Amino acid sequence: MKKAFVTGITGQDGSYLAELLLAKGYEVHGLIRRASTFNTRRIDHLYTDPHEPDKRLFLHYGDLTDGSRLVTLLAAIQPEEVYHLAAQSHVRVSFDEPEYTGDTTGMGTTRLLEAIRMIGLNCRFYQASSSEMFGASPPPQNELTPFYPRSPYGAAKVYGYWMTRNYREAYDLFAVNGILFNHESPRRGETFVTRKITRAVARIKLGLEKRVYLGNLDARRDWGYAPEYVEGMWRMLQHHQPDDYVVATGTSYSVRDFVSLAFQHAGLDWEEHVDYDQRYERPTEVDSLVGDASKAQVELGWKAEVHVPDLVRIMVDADLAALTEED
Ligand code: NAP
Ligand code: F7E
Repeated sequence: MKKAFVTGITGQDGSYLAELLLAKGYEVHGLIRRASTFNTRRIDHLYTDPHEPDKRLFLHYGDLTDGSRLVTLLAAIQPEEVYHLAAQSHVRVSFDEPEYTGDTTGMGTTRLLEAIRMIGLNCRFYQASSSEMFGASPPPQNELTPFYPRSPYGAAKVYGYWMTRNYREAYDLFAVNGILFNHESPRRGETFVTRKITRAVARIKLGLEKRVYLGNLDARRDWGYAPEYVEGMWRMLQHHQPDDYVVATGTSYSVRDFVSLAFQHAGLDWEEHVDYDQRYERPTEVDSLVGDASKAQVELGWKAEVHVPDLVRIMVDADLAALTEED
């Protein structure tokens, strides 16, 4: 049975990836942070009692800031595949906490790569790189587009990208960068713009609140559907050689478009419910991201099927259903 180690397993992508790997028959080991409240909500449905004989999901306490723990964990687990998804992943927050973001999102990658090298682990390594690395480089963006990060988060991801490439070239590690454009789902964190919008639409529709406050509505993003994107991660590690790939839909919508579609789906007029709040603006913004994923399509056979209009429906319906169930 193949063993995988997943950092960030409690996050949006980690939870979908764990589902995918378990369905493929893997034994899955996830890194979780010790917290005073439970932080495993997204994977609770996958968890089984440690005493079950056929248990295949194991969770281990650890943190990206604790390099020696990464060494002992990897030495004990001996995974064939390592998916490094953990990060301080919020761009706006990275302006408030640049040092912490550099330590986790940037140095965290180095700590994990170095742990692999130190113990001589024979594994394949996936780095969660991001379209935020392209920042101010105009669209469409592909694997050859120059990086021009516009946030501490983007800069930290550029560092992680190059460390991954360096370990591939210096130590012959099967290490890949998945350069994923924004991908969303009903499991998306509540402070990212898509989920903030779909959650507000559901609450407004059910009369629980009246307004939502947003920042820049002009930014354009290439939004895809997270369960499809984790399939792309897995395919990169199954390929015959390590390389870097853009994963995206190739389409672009503004935040305003997303707002309008989401309110429309619930039969509401967005202009009656959306207000501006300057606090959600960033000191430097990424204006437009549109990915060209043709390399992933040709070499990995990966292509996005879910586009924004369907994504909006999936997310609004899920938020409405969740609130209705709470009643
Ligand atoms: P997410 O929902 O924010 O999940 C982040 C995960 O990282 C959580 O499991 C979190 O644990 C964990 N984590 C944070 N700090 C940690 C630390 N110091 N030590 C150990 N674990 C830590 O992110 P996501 O949307 O699933 O994204 C997954 C990865 O892809 C991230 O690296 C993100 O930067 C990158 N990415 C995301 C997108 C996107 O559109 N979603 C696009 C490109 C790249 P807790 O649950 O305890 O907080
Ligand atoms: O912002 C604008 C905001 O926070 C999208 C992360 O997963 O994708 C994500 O980063 C846009 C920006 O995502 C609000 O200014 C307006 O232009 O949902 P977001 P992001 O910054 O694109 C990349 C690929 C990652 O790698 C990251 O980890 O929406 N916007 N008003 C707002 N954004 C937020 N969060 N909240 C607002 O009220």
